[in-house]
Amino acid sequence: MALLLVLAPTAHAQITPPVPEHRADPTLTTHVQRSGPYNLGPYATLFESVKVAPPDVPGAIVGMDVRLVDKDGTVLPQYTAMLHHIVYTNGGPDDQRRDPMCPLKRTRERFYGTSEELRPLTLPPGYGYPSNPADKWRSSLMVMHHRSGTQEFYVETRVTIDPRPVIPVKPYWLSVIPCSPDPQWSVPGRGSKEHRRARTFDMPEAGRIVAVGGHLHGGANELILSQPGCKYRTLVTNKPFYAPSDDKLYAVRPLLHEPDPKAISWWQSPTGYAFQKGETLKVTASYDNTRPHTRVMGISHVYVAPPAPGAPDVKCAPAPPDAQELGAEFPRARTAPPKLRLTLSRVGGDGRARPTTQADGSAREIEGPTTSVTVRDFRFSAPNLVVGRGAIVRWRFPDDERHDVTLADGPVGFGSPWSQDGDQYGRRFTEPGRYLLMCSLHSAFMNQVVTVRSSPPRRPDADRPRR
Ligand SMILES: [Cu+2]
Repeated sequence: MALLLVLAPTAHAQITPPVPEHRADPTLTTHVQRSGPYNLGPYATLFESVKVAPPDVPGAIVGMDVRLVDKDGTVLPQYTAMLHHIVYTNGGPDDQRRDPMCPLKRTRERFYGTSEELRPLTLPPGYGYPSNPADKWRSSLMVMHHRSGTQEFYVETRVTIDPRPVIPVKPYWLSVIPCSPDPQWSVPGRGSKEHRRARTFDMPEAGRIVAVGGHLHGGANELILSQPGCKYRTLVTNKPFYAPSDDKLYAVRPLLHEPDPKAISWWQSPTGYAFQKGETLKVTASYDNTRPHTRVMGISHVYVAPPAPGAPDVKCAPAPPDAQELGAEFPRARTAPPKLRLTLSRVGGDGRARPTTQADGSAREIEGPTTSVTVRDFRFSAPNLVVGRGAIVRWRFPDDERHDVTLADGPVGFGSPWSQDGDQYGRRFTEPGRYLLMCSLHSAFMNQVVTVRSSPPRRPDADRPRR
């Protein structure tokens, strides 16, 4: 009896001339791979970690990008299905290759990532990231759906390969919050005009920085890569570019998160900036601090070539004369973060989410200094909570579904880590006012208003267990 083997491919590959975004030699080829379909429910956030096949020819990657497309290959606009971020990792042929900057964790080598900024990977001519058909690649992605109904999409990865010998680059993922699957923090939005957060990194090998990309969130001013050993000079500034105010990105209602920049600048130079083995590099993210910005990031993507062949690299050599900065490729880009205010949203009987600033249900007044909220079955147990100034609210997350508690609007920005399986997160509310809170992963469905009175808790021991 003959067996008919039916393969249901989840990925298909295709070869094209180089796509213009890769700025590659026109004699090369681009390998296009599509995975999917994926389906997003109403206002859903999708997390996926998927295997990606590297191009089936050996060589070096000189250009790479990714987009969401429908079944006909048409690119989906960000205001329908939004690629919030995607990171590609490479374990090498033995799947043992790890990020040297995360020695305590088994983080695989991250070699390309993009996000709402959709910045392609490009490298100066003559440089490439080595690619072997036996390499073990994966991608992890997060996609947000801003509408009711369902949305089907495919992830299209485009890689341009140079089969000729090139100078190899090594990718370094320098995140202000390093080695975390959720490398975020929140900008409080009060006090000084600017909020900065920085981290230093000791580089394990000498090299030359030949390309630098980056990732920032909404509210960002810039991302700075600097060299403390050379009088803290700035090597590269990645600048965010925001969409014009009439971009449909901002017309999404309700706005389920503060949109990221629509582009971020990319820097590249064949000469590069040299650094020594063990030398420190510093990454600084600058954000607007006149309003809260929650769950922000600051990640520098640094591509490093070996020290210059022949002549040794000069310490603190002047800025390379051949540096090139790639900016926004859309009209009327804005460089200052737009002033946006988020609301909460609530899904009505018709399945559509609508903006609201009102709490659900009647107020639960807490007289004592502490209280707890259980986040269970996609719901905050006290959706309308009133506490005294200085009270501590503790959220408990017993479900195996991942949630968080994040400010949408209010006096001070904050956000918990993603939490599940009994995790807890506590916060003292020292500023009176109304805090509109949501779960950032389910922001159309899960919200809570915490009102902080201007007076302190009335009965200091009211919530303590009685003897
Ligand atoms: Cu949630």
